Amino acid sequence: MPFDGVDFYESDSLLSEEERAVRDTVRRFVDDEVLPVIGEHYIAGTFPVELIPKMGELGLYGANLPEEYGCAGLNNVAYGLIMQELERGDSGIRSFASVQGSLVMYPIFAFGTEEQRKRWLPGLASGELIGCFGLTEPDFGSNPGGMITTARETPDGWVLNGAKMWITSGSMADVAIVWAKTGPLADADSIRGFIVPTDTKGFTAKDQKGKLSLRASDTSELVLEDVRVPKDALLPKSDGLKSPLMCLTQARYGIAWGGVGAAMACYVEAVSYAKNRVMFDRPIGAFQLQQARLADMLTEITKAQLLVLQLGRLKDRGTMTPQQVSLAKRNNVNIAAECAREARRLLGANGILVEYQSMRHMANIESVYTYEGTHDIHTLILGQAVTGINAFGG
Ligand code: TGC
Ligand code: FAD
Repeated sequence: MPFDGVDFYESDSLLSEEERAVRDTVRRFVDDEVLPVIGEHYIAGTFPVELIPKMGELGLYGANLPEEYGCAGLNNVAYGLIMQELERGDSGIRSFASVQGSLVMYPIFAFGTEEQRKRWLPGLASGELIGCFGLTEPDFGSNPGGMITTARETPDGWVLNGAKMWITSGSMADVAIVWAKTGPLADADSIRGFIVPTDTKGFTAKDQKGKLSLRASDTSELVLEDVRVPKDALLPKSDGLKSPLMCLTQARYGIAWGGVGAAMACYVEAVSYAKNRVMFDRPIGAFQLQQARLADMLTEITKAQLLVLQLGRLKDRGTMTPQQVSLAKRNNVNIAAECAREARRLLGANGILVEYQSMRHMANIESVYTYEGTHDIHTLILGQAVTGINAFGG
C-alpha cells in the first residue's frame, strides 16, 4: 500500500506546493524502488547500486545547491523532505545521499574554486560519480581535531599519509574529500580539505566487515600511503577544523529530517499491525498498553516534524545555528530509536523478521545515533550553548 504520511497536526499545510510535490515524488520512489529490494540488500549486506543513477535523475544529490552546477536548486525544507523520505526507506539510502550532497558536493561548492565546482559537481549531481568524506580516524572519532593524517606540500603538489575509518561509500567512491593537517599535529587550524580521486596511487579502501547495523550501506577504511595529488586538489577556502564541521552541520540537518522518516515508517507499520493482529479475541490495538505505545510514537513524531520544519525555515532564512541543528539531530534520532524499538516490540515475534521494517530501522538507527556526532556529543554541544562551559575535556 502506498505510504500516506503521518500528519496529526496538519503540518502539510505549512509546506508550499513545490515542497509537497518534491516530497511526494521521493515518497513514490521509495515505495516503488527502495522498499521492494531493501530487505534483500540488508540481509546480503550490499548497497542497491542500481538506485544510484535513478536518485541522480530525480535530482536528489545536493538538491539544495544551485542549478548551474547540475543540482536541483531547491530550498532547505524540500531538501529535508527528501532526506525524510529516503530514510523512511532505509538509513543506508539516506546516508548515501547525505554523504554525496552534504559531505562531498557541499565542501566542493563552499570551499572550492569555480573550476573545481564545474569539474566535479555535475557528475556528482547525476550520480555518475560517487563521493565519500574522510574525517574520522581509527583513534580520532568524536575529536576529529586530533587527527594525524597529514598533507605535506611539495613543489608540484601535496603528499597525503594517514588512515580514515568508518567511511560511508568508501569502497564505491570515485572521489574522496580527505581532511588532513598541513602543519604540526597539535595544530587543528592547519586542517584543510583535499579532493582525492580514489584511483590515485597509494589510495586503498577496504570494506568494514561484520556490521549488524546499516547493512545496506558501504562502510570502509581508507588508507593513504604517499598519495600524491596536484596543487589544485586542495580546497583553497577550507581553513581549519571549522571547515569539516561546517559540512557536518549540513549533513546533521538532513539526518534530523531523516529521523522523522524512520520513525514514521515504524509507526505506520505498528498501527497497521495493531489493527490486524488478533489476540485474546481482540485486535491488539484494542489493548490500552498497545494504544499507549502508539500514542507515544505519534506524539514524538509530531513534535519532531514541527522541529525540523522550523529548523528548515531558519536555514532558508540564513539564521540557523549549528547548536539548533544539534538539538534537532539529537532529539529526532533519539525518538526514531524509541519508535523503532516500541514498534518492533508491538509486532511480537514477527517484529524480528526482515519482511517487516521496524527491526531494520531499529538496528540502523544505532549507527545514526553514533555518527555525525554521537548523542552524547550533541548533549555537550547543547550544554556548552546553555552554560558557556566546554565539557568535552582535553
Ligand atoms: P571547536 O573549538 O568547538 O570548534 C572549532 C571551530 O569550528 C566551529 N564549529 C562549527 N562550525 C560549523 N558547524 C559546526 N557544527 C561547528 N562546530 C564547531 C567553532 O566555532 C570553532 O570556530 P573558530 O572560528 O572559533 O575556529 O572544536 P573542538 O575540537 O572542541 O570540537 C568540538 C566538537 C567535539 C563538537 C566537534 O569536534 C564534533 O562535532 N565532534 C563530532 C565529530 C563528528 O560528528 N564526526 C562526524 C564524521 S562524518 C560522519 O559521521 C558521516 S556519517 C554518514 C552520513 O552522514 O550519513
Ligand atoms: P568515540 O569517539 O570513541 O566515542 C565512544 C563513546 O564515548 C561514545 O559513546 C561517545 O559518545 C563517548 N564520548 C566521546 N567523547 C566524549 C566526551 N567528551 N564526553 C562524554 N562522552 C564522550 N566518519 C566519517 O568521517 N565519514 C563517514 O562517512 C562516516 N560514516 C560512518 C558510517 C557508520 C555506519 C558509522 C558507524 C560511523 C561513520 N563515521 C564516519 C564515523 C562516525 O562519525 C564516528 O563513529 C563518530 O564520530 C564517533 O566516533 P567513534 O566511533 O570513534 O566513537
